[in-house]
Order: sequence, then C-alpha cells, then structure tokens
Amino acid sequence: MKFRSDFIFGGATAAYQCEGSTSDYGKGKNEWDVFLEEQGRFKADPASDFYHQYPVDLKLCHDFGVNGIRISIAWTRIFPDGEGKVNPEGVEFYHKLFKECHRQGVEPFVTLHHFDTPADFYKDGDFMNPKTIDAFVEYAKFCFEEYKEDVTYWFTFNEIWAVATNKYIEGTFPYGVKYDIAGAVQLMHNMMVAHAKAVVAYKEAEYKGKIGIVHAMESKYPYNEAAPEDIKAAKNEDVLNNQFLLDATFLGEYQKETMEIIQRLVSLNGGDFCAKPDEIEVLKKAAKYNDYLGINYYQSRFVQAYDGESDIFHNGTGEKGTSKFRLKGVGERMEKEGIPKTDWDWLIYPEGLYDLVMRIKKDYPNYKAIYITENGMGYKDDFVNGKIDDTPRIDYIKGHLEWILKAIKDGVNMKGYFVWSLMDMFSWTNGYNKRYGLFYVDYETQKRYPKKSAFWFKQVSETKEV
Ligand code: BGP
Repeated sequence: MKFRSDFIFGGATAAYQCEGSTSDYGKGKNEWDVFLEEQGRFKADPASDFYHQYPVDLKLCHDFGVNGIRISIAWTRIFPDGEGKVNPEGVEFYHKLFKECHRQGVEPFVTLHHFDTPADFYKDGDFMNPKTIDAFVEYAKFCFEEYKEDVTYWFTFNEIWAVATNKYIEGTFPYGVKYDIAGAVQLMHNMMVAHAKAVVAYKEAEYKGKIGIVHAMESKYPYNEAAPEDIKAAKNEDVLNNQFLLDATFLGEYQKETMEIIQRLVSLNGGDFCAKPDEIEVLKKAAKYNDYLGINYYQSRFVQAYDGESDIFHNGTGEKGTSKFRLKGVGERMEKEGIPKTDWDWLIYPEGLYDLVMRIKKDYPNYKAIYITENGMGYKDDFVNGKIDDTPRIDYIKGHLEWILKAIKDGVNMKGYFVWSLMDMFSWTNGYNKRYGLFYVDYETQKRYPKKSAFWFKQVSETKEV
C-alpha cells in the first residue's frame, strides 16, 4: 500500500528552537528567555539561525522531497510586549518566510503558540490569567488577517498537555512547579478556551484557510493488563494527557467519566476543577469548527498503580536509564520487556500511534482529519567526515510510517506526517546534544549536512512507499 499523492511529507520546526536572534530585530522577551537565564544551562541563541538561514533550509526541503513545513510565529516578534505596539520588522520577517516557502513548493503549516508566552504575561500568571487568553486571541486575529494570503493551514497551540505537565507536574518548563495536578488541569482548560476563542474568531471572519490544534498524545497501557489497579492507573494518565483535551476539542465539554476522574485527581492537591458555562459555550462552538487535529507522537506508556510519595526525575542529558516518573495517586511509568528506548528513555512503540488514532476515530468521529505534526528520534548523531549515519532514526520513522499506513487502510483520515525535526535545533530541556534533524547543523558554522535519513526520506516522499 502507498500513501496518496497529496500526502504531506513534512519537516517540523518551532520559532524559539531554531530562529536564534532571540532579542534582535525588535523581538520582545518571552517566558523562555527569563527561565533559561535563571537556569544558566543553555541559550536559544543562535540555535540553528533560521532567522537568516531559512532560504537554505527551504531549498533543502525542496531538494529532499519535504513538501510541508511546520513553522511557528514568535508572538513577541509581532507584539514585543505581547499586546499593543506592533513590531513591523517581525511582521515582515514572516511574510518573507512564507513567500519563500511557496516559492520552493513547501506548504507552511503555521502554529501561533509553540511554548513561547510573552515575558510580561508569564510574570502575571501565563494562561492562568484571563488577560493572557484575551491577548492571545488578539494576537491570533492579527496574524489571521495579516497572513491571510500566505497561510492556508493554521494551528492555535502546540501541545497543551506538554505545557501543563512540564510546567506543573514535571517542573521542567517555566515556572518549574512539581506535582501540582490541579494547576496542570486548570492551565489546560484555560488554554483550550483560548484555542476555542481563536478558532471561532477565524471561522466567523470567514477566512478561506483551515484551522486546528496540535496535541501531544501517547497511548497509555496498564503495566499488568490483568491488574485492576494498573488499569485504573493507565486510565488516570490517559484522562490527564488525552481524554480531557480530546473532550474539550471535539465535544466542547467534558464527559461524565472524564470529570469524575479529573475531580479525583485534582483533589489530590486539594483542588477543585470547574468549567464556567460561558467557557463551555465557546468550547462547544469551536468543537464543530476544527478542520483537523495535529498529533505529536513520540512514545507510549506502561503505567502501574502508585501511592507512594511523588518522585519525578527528568533525563535531560541522554544518560540512559535515569528517568523516573512516579506520581502519587496517578501512577508510575514502567519500562516494558522487549520495547526498546532511546538514550533519553523514550519508549519506541509505533503501534501505540496506531492504537491512538483508531481510538480517536472511534470516540471522536468528528475529528475530520489527522496530521502527525511531530514524530522523530532524539539521537546523538556521529558526524564523520561530513557524513551522518543515523540508521536508528530511519528505523524509527519507518516503523511509524508503516503503522500510519495501516491506520489509513483501517479508515483513519490521515493527511500528512512531519518529522521532528527538519534540521537539528535547540531542545527546551536538553540543549544541543539531543539531535532530531533530517539535516545536521554544525552550530559553529551554521552549515547544514543531509543525514542518511534525509536521503531515505526523499525516496519515501518520491515513491510514496515505505
Ligand atoms: C515536542 C515539542 C518540540 C520538541 C519535541 C522534542 O514536545 O513540541 O518543540 O522539542 O517535543 O522534545 P525534546 O526537545 O524535549 O526532546
């Protein structure tokens, strides 16, 4: 079986991870500028210098069969303070970038928020503060109008779950809070309200393009399939990571089961979650407007019951075997015999992607279409005389594309696949030794080198066969 001729074989990027020039050309500060400065571990400058190198990267896309690119707009390049005064240089930069995409035959899929809330809003509570929601919607409306001739495919947010869990449960994203499930749930809900308001604004203005959201999702399996307490633990994680957000996206409200589990989990922090009627109203309106769902899929989880003290350790160095995730009353993530993992302890389980999309087809039949907006393998690439043999990455991508084909055969409407990442770039909590690109970036010279995976990907894109 082959992919359809209009299937997108794309590469994904995110503004803050690749652009560099984080405080140049009129750009304002965002939450990561503040957080990374406090941490002092690494910087997102110059990263892969996409701000200047984008013509090179788009030419590579063209030459290697990459016919789509995920790009995010840096909110603070457009509005340096998050709202109010516009930065014309930033506005112009994205016009030039989108034009170059079209010139090279590479369709841009554009995300409005990829982890980069403006610094002032971050200081005032990020999306916990309703004023950030309002400002986000204004920023979105500005972009819809400004780029209506350049952009057909929009996404509001990238990975609300990752934002929430990394900010409030794992503590690896700004503000670095740990074990606060109630905080994570509230943040997810507020961001979903912001998404819904932006989608409604887009549709009511009758633009000719399409809009959706990118969720980071994983299948959650009980570690011991026969143990009721492990089944419950897997369900806890599933509701937090998947079901809560899928309900908000496609039902516009939270199912009874979702609410029961969410209430039990937020009560672990003495919290109480309640969605306001006007919020549900806008979620419901947007639920029928979403044109597609973007899924970022990297791995799945095997979860067992856990009632001890919470204990999470993030492997941000690639020292295999150092990760720990035990969340009191939720569950403990386990390794599973026979399932390989990367140096950052991410389980390689392509079948989990198949299970995930089949579940969406069954439980949320109004999903319309799915793009895999990120999938890829973090790897310590060896650069040998200008050559990079990243066979494990090829195997990883191939495995996932095979399961995507099977899902298409079984009736899921999947329209594209974006490798994370197009070229090597900065990784939020891992810095620069975790590489994902089809193209190797020498950060000293900013020169690009196609990896073995880039040549392989070109062939897949041309033949539509894995
Ligand atoms: C996703 C993000 C990307 C990217 C990727 C890889 O969650 O959307 O921005 O970073 O994960 O993650 P990491 O860089 O942590 O390995």
